[in-house]
Order: sequence, then structure tokens, then C-alpha cells
Amino acid sequence: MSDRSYRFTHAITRKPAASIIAGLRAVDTGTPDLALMQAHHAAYIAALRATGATVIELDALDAYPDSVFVEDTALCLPSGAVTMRPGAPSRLGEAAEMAPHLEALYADVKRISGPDSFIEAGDILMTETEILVGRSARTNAAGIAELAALVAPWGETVREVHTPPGVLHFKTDCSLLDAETILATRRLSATGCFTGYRLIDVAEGEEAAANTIRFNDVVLMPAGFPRTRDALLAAGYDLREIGNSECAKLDGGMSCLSLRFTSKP
Ligand code: CIR
Repeated sequence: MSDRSYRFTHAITRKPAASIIAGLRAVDTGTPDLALMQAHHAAYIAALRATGATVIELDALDAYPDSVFVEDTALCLPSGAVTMRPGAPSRLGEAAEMAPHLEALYADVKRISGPDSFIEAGDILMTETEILVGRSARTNAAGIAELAALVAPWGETVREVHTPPGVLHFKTDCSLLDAETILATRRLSATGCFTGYRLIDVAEGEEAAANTIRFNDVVLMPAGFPRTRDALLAAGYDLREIGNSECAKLDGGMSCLSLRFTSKP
């Protein structure tokens, strides 16, 4: 079995912009503190680099308040990349900002372009064998169908699933921990979408801990979720807890802050 879904040589991040205070959020829980967010962001990048990966840090984009959440702009696969078409109008232009950076690294960069297609990569979970895409308020059937058609020539299979109502993205509620293991909230795993995978439940009341990333030998998780942390430690994962209080005010977590991929020489 390959390990394409958690072993990476590279990541792309983007510095948080001062305009982050105008970023999208479902519920207003306070103004994000830019300096603290920058400190958390630096710790996140350091944790990625400590695994031996190269991290490309892009400049802040003030015109796009949510642009620190680079994950939503593209899907990076072993054979090529696909730029997304974000369903949030204020984020639509972020994909074109990312495209040249991917074109510098990948021979094949495709793009979601249908005028009725909307898809954000926060709704996409890549595993060893398939690409799960959650329908959500940001990702529609046309976007998923277009993605499926674009990646089929690369031998990739897309499976449409559902993001729970009121949850921003599919991956807000789940993460891949290794080739066969998924960490998920009960409200998501109860839909049955992870049949065939080994499941670890996020502790009740710690739903915001579900968005982690497995990156090479470590799992990055948001700090402040002791019962989920202990469950992951007991399962043998090498954890790095990263402060996420400021991104959480904008519904962002560990996966949202990077594009992760393997660059072939
Ligand atoms: C948004 O609403 O689009 C941002 N405030 C948060 C995006 C988080 N991204 C992600 O879950 N992949």
C-alpha cells in the first residue's frame, strides 16, 4: 500500500493578512488577535519543517481576509493539482492567486471552471484509495462532478458524501491519521461514510479537535482538547499540539492552514 495521503515533501502556507479581522465566521466569538495568530502560525510551520519537509510561505494577501486558509484553494494529488472554485464569494479569487505557485511545482495543473461549480478543498479528504468530497454550503454537486471528471484520467476515484448540517466543511469534522484510520466526530461517523476504515472518535464536547493533520510521522492537533489528545496518544500517534484559538474564531483549523504534497524531482 502507498502512503500518498500522509507522507509529503512539501507544504504551502500563506501568512495571515491584517484583514483577517474581516474573515468569514459562522458565529462571532470575538476579534482574532493577529499577533497571536502569527505566533500560532509560526509554530505550525515549524512543526511541519521539523519533519524534514520544505514549507513555502507565501506573502499575506490583504484583499482576501480568509487567504491564510490556503487548503480551500486547491487539491494536490500525486499526478497533478486542481485549483478549486470556492463557494464563498469573498474567497473565489483566492484560487487564481494560488495557481501560479502550483504551476511552478506541478507539470499538470487543472482547474474547476464551470460557472455553476463550487468546491472548497476543506470538503475533500484524500485517503489511500479514494477521494471523499462532502456536499456542503460551499461545495455543490456540479463542483464534485467536475472534480471527478478532472481527476479520473489520473486514476483517482471520487466518492460524494455529506457534510453534517451546520458544519462548515467535511474535514471540519474528520482527519486521516494513517492509511486506514480516521479521526471523526460522532455526528459525522454516524452517517456511515467511513465504513471500511478504522475509526477513532473525537471525545464528546471536543468536536473542534476533529480537524487535525497527519504530516509524515507526526499528527498536528489544536491545543486544548485533553481527552482527544489522550485517546490519540494511547493509539500511539506522535502528537504536536498547536495553538489554534485565533483561527478557531474564523472556523479554521489544522488542515486549512496548508496545502500538502509530494514534489517529484
Ligand atoms: C471560511 O469561512 O472560509 C474561513 N473563515 C475558514 C476556512 C476554513 N478552512 C477549512 O476548513 N479548510
